[in-house]
Amino acid sequence: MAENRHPFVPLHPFYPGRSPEDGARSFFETMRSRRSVRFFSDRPVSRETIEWVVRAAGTAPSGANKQPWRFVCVSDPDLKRRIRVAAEAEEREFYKRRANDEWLADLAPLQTGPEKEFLEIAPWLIVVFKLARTDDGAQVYYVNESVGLACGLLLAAIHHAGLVALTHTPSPMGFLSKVLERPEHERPFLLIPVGHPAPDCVVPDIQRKPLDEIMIVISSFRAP
Ligand code: IYR
Repeated sequence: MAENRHPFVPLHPFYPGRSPEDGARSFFETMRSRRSVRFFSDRPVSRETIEWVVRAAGTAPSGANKQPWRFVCVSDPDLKRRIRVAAEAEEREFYKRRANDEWLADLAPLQTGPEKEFLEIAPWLIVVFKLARTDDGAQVYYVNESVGLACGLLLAAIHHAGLVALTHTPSPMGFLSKVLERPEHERPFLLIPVGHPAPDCVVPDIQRKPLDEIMIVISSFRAP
């Protein structure tokens, strides 16, 4: 047998200390109160908190374990202002020209618009970049899937910390590379303001699809 250059180590399983049913339900109960928030407080959030949620994001699975992500965490007020100014310029184009009528109608219940005050008010902006190559120039795989998974874990970690966030997608996002002076192989993926909600924060009254609309169970499949 060839020498094993890729050793395996024992798995350390996670034991929730209760049944899978209880563990799964409790996680659902925690996650069901997560909402996208557009009204932030300027109350500070510690750098340590941001480090923990980014560590959690970094546990995501990724194609061939390339971990093709970078989380640029901005609390500098001047940089946040410059990001806001550039984002709003793109958003004005979006709402005036780029979005078609159906898209604008779909956004109406969310009451969004080109004003992005939250980009300055939220204490942190986490700008997620996907890597088109590794920092060493090597190939990466399933990058959108990998970075999407990392962002899902990031949002769950932010919620679990008692904080709120918004997955903001100014389009196009090229300005983020410029303002943040990121190298060419890093491509902007999501802009996530993070903080505490404003005391009078409201969210749209929207519902999640019930289980029978999102799940199909096949326990014993027989072809007709
Ligand atoms: N990026 C714009 C528009 C927008 C698009 C979708 I799809 C949304 O779910 C929400 C907003 C903005 O942030 O306003």
